[in-house]
Amino acid sequence: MEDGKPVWAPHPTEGFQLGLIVDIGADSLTIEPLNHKGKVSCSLMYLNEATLLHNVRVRYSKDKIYTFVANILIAVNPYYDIPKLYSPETIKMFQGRSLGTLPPHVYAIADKAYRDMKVLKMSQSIIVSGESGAGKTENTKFILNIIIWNSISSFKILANPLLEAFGNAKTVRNNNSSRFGKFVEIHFNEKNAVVGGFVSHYLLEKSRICMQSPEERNYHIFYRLCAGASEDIRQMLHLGSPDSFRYLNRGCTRYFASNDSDKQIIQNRKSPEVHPERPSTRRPGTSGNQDQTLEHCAELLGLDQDDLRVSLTTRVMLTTAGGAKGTVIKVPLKVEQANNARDALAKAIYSRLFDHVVKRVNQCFPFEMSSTFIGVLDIAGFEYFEHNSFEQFCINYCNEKLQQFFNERILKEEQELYQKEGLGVNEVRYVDNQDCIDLVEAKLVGVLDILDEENRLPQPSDQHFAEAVHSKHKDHFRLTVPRKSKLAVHRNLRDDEGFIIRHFAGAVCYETTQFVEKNNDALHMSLECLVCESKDKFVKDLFESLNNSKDSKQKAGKLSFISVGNKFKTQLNLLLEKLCSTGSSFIRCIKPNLKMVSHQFEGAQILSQLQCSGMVSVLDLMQGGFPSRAPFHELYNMYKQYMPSKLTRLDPRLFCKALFKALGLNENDYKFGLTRVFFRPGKFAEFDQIMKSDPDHLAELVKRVNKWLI
Ligand code: AD9
Ligand code: MG
Repeated sequence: MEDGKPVWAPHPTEGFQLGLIVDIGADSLTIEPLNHKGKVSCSLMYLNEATLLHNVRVRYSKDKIYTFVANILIAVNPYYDIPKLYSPETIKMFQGRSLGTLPPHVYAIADKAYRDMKVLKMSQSIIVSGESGAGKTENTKFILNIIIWNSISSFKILANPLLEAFGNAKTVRNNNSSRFGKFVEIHFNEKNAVVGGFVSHYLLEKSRICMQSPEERNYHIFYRLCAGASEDIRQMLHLGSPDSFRYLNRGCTRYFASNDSDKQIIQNRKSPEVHPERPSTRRPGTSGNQDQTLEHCAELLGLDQDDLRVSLTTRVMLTTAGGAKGTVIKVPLKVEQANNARDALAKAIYSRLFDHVVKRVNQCFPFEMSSTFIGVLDIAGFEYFEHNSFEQFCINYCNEKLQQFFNERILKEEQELYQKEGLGVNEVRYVDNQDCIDLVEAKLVGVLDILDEENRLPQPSDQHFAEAVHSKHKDHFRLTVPRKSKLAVHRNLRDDEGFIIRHFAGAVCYETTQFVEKNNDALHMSLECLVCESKDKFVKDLFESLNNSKDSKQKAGKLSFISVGNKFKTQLNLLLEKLCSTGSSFIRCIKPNLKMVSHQFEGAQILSQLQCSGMVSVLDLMQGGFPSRAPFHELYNMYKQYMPSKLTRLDPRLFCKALFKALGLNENDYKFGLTRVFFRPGKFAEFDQIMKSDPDHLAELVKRVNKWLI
């Protein structure tokens, strides 16, 4: 940093801005922006973040949405179809070409996975992450497309529309937001031909079934049914307009990006005014007539109408008073409790239905034997909202685990490459986040186990849970009390209302209201017993696992507990075991702007995503090593045009050595490996700049090279 030299200075909306240092103070710098008048002051210089952001920005402006940082692919959502980007010709172009020999592309990653699987006979995984609307699901589809390209497989044709209909919804962040995580495996036989597929799913968002925020919707399938079902299905299911269903009319009932029905094209417009309590279209089976609603509901679930009414409005309890031990009595529920029971039933039915849909998709692509697979993980990235609840807690825990895996892999690969090339450099170090993972998942003292313990209490409470978390981790580096926090601007919560965790990507304040409820997958016993005895085989089968449970009388009166958090922990650990046994690639998806429009690059937003995706820590990690590298032959081809013929007759390795010596490059700035030159951060760009500088300067250089050769 010197006076008068251009530097990247932090900027509130652009992320970074290029400027000249005009004054260096004790703890701040004064910068004069190059493209604006006036001076700004800043206290920190992030040269690497700035360069990465700048690169991504310049490339995005030219529709080059993919960028490699080492072997990690950054993918910016263009929000429009870039011509030919995913055409069959492009697919053909990428098949079988080495990573780096063609421009960065999601196909290059997919093809690398396929070739590595073939050559190394080892399963591969591709981890796609990013925030909502960043393009994870679209990129996942492109990957699956190219992997299954040559095989006649209906997997992609069938799986995607079904899973998206039942598991995607319009949100304010994405009109087609996946409200679940998935790991899709494509299995291959020994001859590397596709033999089948398998989908695992994680954390379907259940709260959406009963409640949607303004401008958001329930799952697509409901609106599609209402809009497109044939008359006989409409009659059978008592369908009406979405406006008339309590569970559909809370947010927005219209959708724009795609059609809910083939027949009816819904225009891209704001939803009309909806009056949730006074629906304008009342039809049988809707929120208009409660008795009829109950009748239709009972009919469709194969239940007796009165049994359903009683189970929704009363709770079964075992009396112990007066010596009449074991007598079952029915206690009426308050309105709010009855509403909760109804919602719990709806959520249980839908989530089991979703499990069933995934199971059926998997049954469609059975395979007996497979030798390897390529798995693609499409799961939400690190989340940090104004209000963060149990869902964010689970997803951020997942991202901590994936981040650890990412660090280990990237670091290990880097280390292996240095070794293979004989560089003899020291180990690259990084910040391990195991302490944060332990805070969440450790036995007994981890937040998940503390929560389960709370759920098992006779009268669990969110406040007691929050207090227990604080009292068990008083001086934990990763955990802070909200009101004392200086970590970030958070709502002013009391200790029994939440906690703050310092994640790898930043501190998040979790509000613990509803943690206890959201952590429980079990229905109230009287409802469970009821649906298990449904006359409808399909409904009965959805709940069949419960039929095997202990005598219902024994449990009657108690709330049984099925832990959502610990189920996720088990699933996640299985997933990580799987990922660890595969070769892996990473795609970091970036959302360019909040408006979901094309050609708009919001620098500050993007910078924060790069930080959350761990990209910036990768740069830090590389800072200590040799992040830029170029094969000798590439350098030779790139620069031979500038060099005297005497030099171009040398073999590429010697050519490079001679060139570097002649240029007088500092030997600490680069290292020669067996097949390529490795550069210290920023040094390749400097070298490239010298080589491409003005003709006079170049002529001078050529003279120097000549002199050195003599
Ligand atoms: V969420 O976490 O499921 O809410 P995703 O999956 O990250 O989110 P998605 O893939 O659904 O985002 O992308 C959002 C929208 O951006 C898509 O519906 C497309 O309209 C748009 N998109 C994403 N990637 C591309 C692309 N490569 N080319 C064109 C794209 N449009
Ligand atoms: Mg998605």
